[in-house]
Amino acid sequence: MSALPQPETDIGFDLIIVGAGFAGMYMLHKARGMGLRARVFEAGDGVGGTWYWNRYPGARCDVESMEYSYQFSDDLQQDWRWTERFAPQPEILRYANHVADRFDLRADIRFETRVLSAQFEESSARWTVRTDRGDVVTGQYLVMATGCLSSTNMPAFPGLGSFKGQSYHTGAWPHEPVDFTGKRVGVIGTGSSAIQSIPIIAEQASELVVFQRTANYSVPARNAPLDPGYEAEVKAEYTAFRERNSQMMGALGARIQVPDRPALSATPEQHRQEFDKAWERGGLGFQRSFNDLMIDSRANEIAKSYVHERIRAMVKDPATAELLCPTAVLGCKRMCVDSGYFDTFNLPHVKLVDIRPKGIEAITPTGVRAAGQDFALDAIVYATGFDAMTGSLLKVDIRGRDGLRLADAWSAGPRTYLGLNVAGFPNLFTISGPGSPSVLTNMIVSIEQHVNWIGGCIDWMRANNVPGKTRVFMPLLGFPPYVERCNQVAASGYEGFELRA
Ligand code: N01
Repeated sequence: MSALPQPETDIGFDLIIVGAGFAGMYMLHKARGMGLRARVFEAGDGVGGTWYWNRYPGARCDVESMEYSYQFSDDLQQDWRWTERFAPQPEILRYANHVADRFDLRADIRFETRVLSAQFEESSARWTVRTDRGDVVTGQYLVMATGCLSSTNMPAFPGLGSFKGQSYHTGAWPHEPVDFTGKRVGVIGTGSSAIQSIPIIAEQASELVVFQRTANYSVPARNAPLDPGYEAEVKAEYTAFRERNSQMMGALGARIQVPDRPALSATPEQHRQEFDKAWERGGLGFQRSFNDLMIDSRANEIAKSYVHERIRAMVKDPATAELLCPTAVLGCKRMCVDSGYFDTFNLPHVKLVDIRPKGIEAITPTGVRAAGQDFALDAIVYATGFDAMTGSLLKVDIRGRDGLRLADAWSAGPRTYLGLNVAGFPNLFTISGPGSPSVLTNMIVSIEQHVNWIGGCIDWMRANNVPGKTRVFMPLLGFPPYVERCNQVAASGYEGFELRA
């Protein structure tokens, strides 16, 4: 690896962008296209953001690959070829790297550099940004492209750190392959990351113990190699395909044809028919089986019962099946998409432990104490999620007007304008910030919409501001006194005016 560049003290940037995931990369490309000078800082040693850090076994996108990609370049979307219906993490990371190479983005990205602080200077109307490598740079605009799910959540379990075996977090997985062959592994958490990784870990581990606090909804992915006929069909009309998706609630899945009718007016046979169809099709379209599942709790209960029935049919041990049946509103939290999750609990070496109501009691030198029992383990996988949406923003000491700290401005929860801007923090933009659709959508679509909006806003600012012009109030207030004074000057024979005949 080449040596890291010397710390920078450039005070002439138009934009400082924090993060080189899909948001930061496109923001940089957009800025360049507008003739702006931009600097990107990225903590990792490569591009990709979420897809750079989340390398746990089985990680893949829950949005179909023909939909989960940039649309700003038609050449790019025509040239790139996905191999599976749902792209696995290594392929998405390859795509991110391809984009970085194709648009020569790395030249303006400082890797392995974490932004520590950003301060708005009122006198210059610029942001001063400091990093952990000694960079001190300024820019007119600060764009936080730090991602919604990039700051890992590690609960403060008693005894955390005492464990003598190997510890991993799904959101900060090692770059080298991890081999669990013959090991006793514990997984804490049953969210999306756990649901994807558990079947793969179970293939290697000699014993797998899953510690569950809350059961989650998951539908089968039915992942498969991407059908070349379907790929060609989409590519033949990619713009229209994207446009149809942009009309959808989650900016995805327009191709899935569902009857536009309520579950409450359908018969039990019709419920079964539609749910079966969605279950066999696989993917997130399940919750669109009827148009009232997300707006009427009675309809939601019908879908919930169907999922419970499916789980009971898949999981042989009735007690385990009951524990795996979620009780929350279906779709309240983004549903998971899995490949063999429930079947995994039929394997003789896989055990589900209900940790309610006491939670994880302790991490011990030899494993995990939970449900009043000590579990001896060789490795613990913390699939405990993220400090979502605000975590990465608040890790940076951001100070706006009059030194106002973002952490203080948000002490009662994040308040933004459209998830893009925060009062008291001029020229600060947050991509997919709290208050925007963000994690409940196809993230790449939301990212592109935000970057295009920010580009448009900066364009407008430039068209309405002469660069370098001293900011003073120029028009005079009050028409009548102004006319009176003009008339006086005229009556005096234009005294004081410099006139040449
Ligand atoms: O994290 P999560 P994730 N003691 O927060 C448990 C998206 N994503 O990394 O539910 C014990 O969902 C917690 O339990 P509970 C995905 O859409 C997408 O899995 O709080 N357990 C839960 O079971 C999601 O929105 C993809 O009771 C504790 C788990 O840890 C987001 O990322 C892939 C605990 C955390 O689940 C995050 O998913 C992966 C504690 N103290 C992720 N604290 C795809 O594209 C937490 N837990 C497919």
